[in-house]
Amino acid sequence: MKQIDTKPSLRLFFALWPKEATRTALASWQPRLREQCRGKEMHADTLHSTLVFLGEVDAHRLEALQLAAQEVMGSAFEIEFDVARYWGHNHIVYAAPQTVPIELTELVRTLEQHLHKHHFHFEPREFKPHVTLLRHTQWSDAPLPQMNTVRWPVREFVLVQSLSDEQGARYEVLARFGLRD
Ligand code: 2AM
Repeated sequence: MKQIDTKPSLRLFFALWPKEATRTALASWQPRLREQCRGKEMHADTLHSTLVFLGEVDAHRLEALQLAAQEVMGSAFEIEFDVARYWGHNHIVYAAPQTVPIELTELVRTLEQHLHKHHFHFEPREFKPHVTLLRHTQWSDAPLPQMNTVRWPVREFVLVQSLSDEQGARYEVLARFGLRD
């Protein structure tokens, strides 16, 4: 039986999940950055950009959560990940867009609104779009090498369950929500 049926709560977040070409392009940044900053590369299959991190949610509220996300009428867009940066507070190296598309800001704002409306609670955080590429790194404020821009066409967002096992964190996409062209 799948864990989703038996667990009283699930660790969940909403994210943008890349298709193969985008994932490969993002993963191609990793070796050069790792040479510079050390640390551990995120497995290519796990690369994503979190929109809203919910944390633990009662399993019986999963359907209501999906209905809340279905209400979001977002528009498709393209995002360009064009800079590698380091966060000292959690020792990660990540890909970021220098320009955040208005549709993405709007998508997160609307998603948060609908989640609140349906009584889902999460930490209020300033939205900083990023894709974590390396964990456990050590770096300074010095700029990281310039990377080839990754153009990511976004036509959907997803609900993801974070599962932990002996190998570490593992992610499972539970549901997909389309964006309008
Ligand atoms: P990160 O990549 O910057 O660590 C699953 O853990 C996803 O949710 C990751 O992309 C992680 O971001 C993000 N996230 C946001 N807030 C989190 C929190 N409080 N705890 C764990 N992950 C969080």
